[in-house]
Amino acid sequence: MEPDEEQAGPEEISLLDEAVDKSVFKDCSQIAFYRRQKRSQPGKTLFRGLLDSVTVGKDCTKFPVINEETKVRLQVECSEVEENVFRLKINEESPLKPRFEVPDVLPRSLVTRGLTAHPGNRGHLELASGAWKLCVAAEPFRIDLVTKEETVLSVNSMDRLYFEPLETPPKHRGPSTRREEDLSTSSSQGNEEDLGLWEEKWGPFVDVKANGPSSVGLDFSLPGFEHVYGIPQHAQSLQLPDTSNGEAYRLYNLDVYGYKIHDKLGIYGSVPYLLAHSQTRTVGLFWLNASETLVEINRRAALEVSGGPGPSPSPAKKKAKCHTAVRWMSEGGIIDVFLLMGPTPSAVFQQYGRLTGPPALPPLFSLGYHQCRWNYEDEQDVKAVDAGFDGHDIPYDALWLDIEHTEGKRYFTWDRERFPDPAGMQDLLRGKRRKLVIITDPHIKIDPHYSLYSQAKAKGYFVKNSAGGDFEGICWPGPSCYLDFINPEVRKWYAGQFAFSTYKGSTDILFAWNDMNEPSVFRGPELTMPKDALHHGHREHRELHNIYGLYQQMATAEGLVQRSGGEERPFVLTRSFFAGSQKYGAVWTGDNVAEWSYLKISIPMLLTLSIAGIPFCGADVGGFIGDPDPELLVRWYQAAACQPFFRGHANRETKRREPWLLDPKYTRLIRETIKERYTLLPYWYSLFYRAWKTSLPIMRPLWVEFPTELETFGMEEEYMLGNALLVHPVTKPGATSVNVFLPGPAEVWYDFRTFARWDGAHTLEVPVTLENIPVFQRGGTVVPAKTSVGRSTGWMAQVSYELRVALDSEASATGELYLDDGHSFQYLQQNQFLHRKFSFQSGTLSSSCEDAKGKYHTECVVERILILGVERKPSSVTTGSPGGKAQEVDFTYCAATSLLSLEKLRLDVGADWDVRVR
Ligand code: NBV
Repeated sequence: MEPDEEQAGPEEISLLDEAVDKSVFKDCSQIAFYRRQKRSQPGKTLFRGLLDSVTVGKDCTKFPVINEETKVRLQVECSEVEENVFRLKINEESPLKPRFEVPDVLPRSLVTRGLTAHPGNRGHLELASGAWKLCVAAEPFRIDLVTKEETVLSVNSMDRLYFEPLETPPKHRGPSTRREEDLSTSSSQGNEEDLGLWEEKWGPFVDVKANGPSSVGLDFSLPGFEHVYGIPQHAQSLQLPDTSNGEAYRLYNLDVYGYKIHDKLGIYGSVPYLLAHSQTRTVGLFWLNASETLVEINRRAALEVSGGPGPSPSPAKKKAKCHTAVRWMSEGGIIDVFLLMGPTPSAVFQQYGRLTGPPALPPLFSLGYHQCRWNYEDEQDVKAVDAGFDGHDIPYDALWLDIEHTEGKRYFTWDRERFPDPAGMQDLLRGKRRKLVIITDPHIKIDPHYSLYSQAKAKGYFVKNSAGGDFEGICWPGPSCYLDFINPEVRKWYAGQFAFSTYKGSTDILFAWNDMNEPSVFRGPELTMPKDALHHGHREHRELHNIYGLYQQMATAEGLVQRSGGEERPFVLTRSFFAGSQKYGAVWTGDNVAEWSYLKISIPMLLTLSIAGIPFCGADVGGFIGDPDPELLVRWYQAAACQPFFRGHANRETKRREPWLLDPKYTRLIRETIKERYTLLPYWYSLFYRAWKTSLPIMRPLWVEFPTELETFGMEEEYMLGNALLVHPVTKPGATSVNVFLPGPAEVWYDFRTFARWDGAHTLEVPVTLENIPVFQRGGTVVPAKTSVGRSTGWMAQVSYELRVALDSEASATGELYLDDGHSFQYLQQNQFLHRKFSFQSGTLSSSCEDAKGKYHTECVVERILILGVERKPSSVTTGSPGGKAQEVDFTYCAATSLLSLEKLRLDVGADWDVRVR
């Protein structure tokens, strides 16, 4: 194909039309493996466990199961990963060729252990580990996870284990009659239905399946659980609605411009991980499969029979309880599922974090505000926008360049007419300790004169079509090939492209943004790559579609680390993601719309990402598509300032909306909200440190902090930022008040701005103006902040600290502060960090070392301490080192708000000290 030399205007417009065509996505009934699996009849015993043939091995305990009708034999492997975490792998006993098992998500060091096996009651097999028993029933095959006589989870309880063995193509490829008969037995829909066994048609596309139908499916039941969450990415509420009367949730990474709200269509990324929560327990189901996946959730009132299939010999007891059934179906691969048995929310987060890796500790700058637009046109534009922030006294950290900065959408190049001196432009930003982020998409323009293309072509680094040639698709540059990031060699090569000597015009303040990496392919089926395209290792795209984007981000992050000789932390934003993407950077929610409903849905969407292991997430502030009115834009800034990834972004057809282009009254509000974000950076950074250490999300649904409070389980309009701040964004126009629920009967809450105090659980009608959104600090916490704000996070390194101590009903509080240089790996390699603990008890606030390994030195001091909830005016306040001489300090006390303020302190951030309030 001829390279598209110059991008003509009309051509670009037609490409844009293709990028936004929404009529191209399937619903479930249009997916052949869904139709096939739905035809299998529930209530009919399909698989029988051959429990006499159990083998207890070091890594796993295994036994075969057989489907008497089809004669399909599977091997079931059960193992323990750690206390309260089990792995269940089900595969064909002797597949035609190895079925795809997802690499690079689990830690290489993952060790599993076999479970001891004993005969149980009623012919069951009992596999034991710690407090758990896995009771395996032979016919129908079923596994109950039982602890303390309680069945917490059942596997295959609906007897719908489904497994299509790989086959060699029939001589003249086409639908196999034999299989069709097998699969269509007793179907009410008759045989004419297209089962898509060897071929599946979708519009003009024909997907040819190399080994025929290969889908897998399994059901789980969760007695006693009514609330389930997770499986991003959908534009959905936090608590996942039931699928009984409609579509299944689809996990298939797709480029859905202006996605519909409250929809089950899969959008840019997928994490096949679902959490269930009840007042007594939290569990997680991690379905490690990267092919197209569908999830059905059926919630129903059920009669719970204890003493049933479990080991208990006691007479069966019945009680009415809600019950949730979850069914997973994937187009290929194997069944590899991790059962995370908690029991608490934080235990489940840690268990998942150990399986898929902790979120990276990002460079500090990336927690500041990012300014993006499609596009900042040229160097003058960049300079003017940068100056605009300074001129209007608004801090920001990174300016972003979209696809137009390149020469004809050839990534790693510059349009030299618009950007004649990229290094000089970066020097300007560097001078203000700011950064530049550039876009790099996975498609590569077909142009023999473009060295990235010619090298990749020569090395055979592109994804292949089913005929074995390079797959060619259309994207922004016109005809393009797609790098095969699945291949480790391609990733290595791609990472090398970020070397300063290779990427001309790049400097150490340049970071990266991966877009279109679902991958997006205009004129492709559902705007993506055909499933029969071929990857490294002769893998069909269908087997690994959902992990493609993760691999690009992995390679990009690796490139940024490598160019610094392994010293500097990377920052990469990705649109597409999979389980484990948290190790490589941040994720955003793609092409949202400048409407109130999209502001509102961004909250559950980000909470869902957060609890599914990806805490560094955000949504385009203002909405990507369309022009927000000033009120919406201000509200969006206020919400996003309280969300982990904070970036303003806009489509190129939209009106410019840099904050100072609004009426000054709105500019002031945006300035203030961005400044508030910068003030709280020490808290944000400490939360990211906690996330890295413990995999606890940063944005937390209320139930995470208040796991026994039923009222919180469905709440998605407000959330916790860490354990200390409750945020309730305003998502309605013209709001004069919002109802804020303050959970916890024994909690004390303080309005973050007025310091007004509330005891016990309350629903408050909080009056609001456009000035700000309700934020409350929970009693018992200490929030570290900065006393003033500078141009950028780097600019603020030496600014002194403020501690906001909010006392609980016992007049005590604890909190922490993490700091390091904010950009290198020295915190890891040389213990160059500081981790402090603050605790207030019996009238004394003490600062102590939380981790003695840390040896980072800072000249910074704690200058101001605000103590909320001090019930009477103290007679004296002194400071000193523990055991040392106390020194009186000035204080002010406000009886109306019970606020004690200490100003002009000079308490060394890195040292132990006390503040005594008497
Ligand atoms: O690169 C242009 C845009 C980008 O600004 C946006 O953030 C991405 O989500 N990109 C999509 C492609 C264009 C979509 C119409």
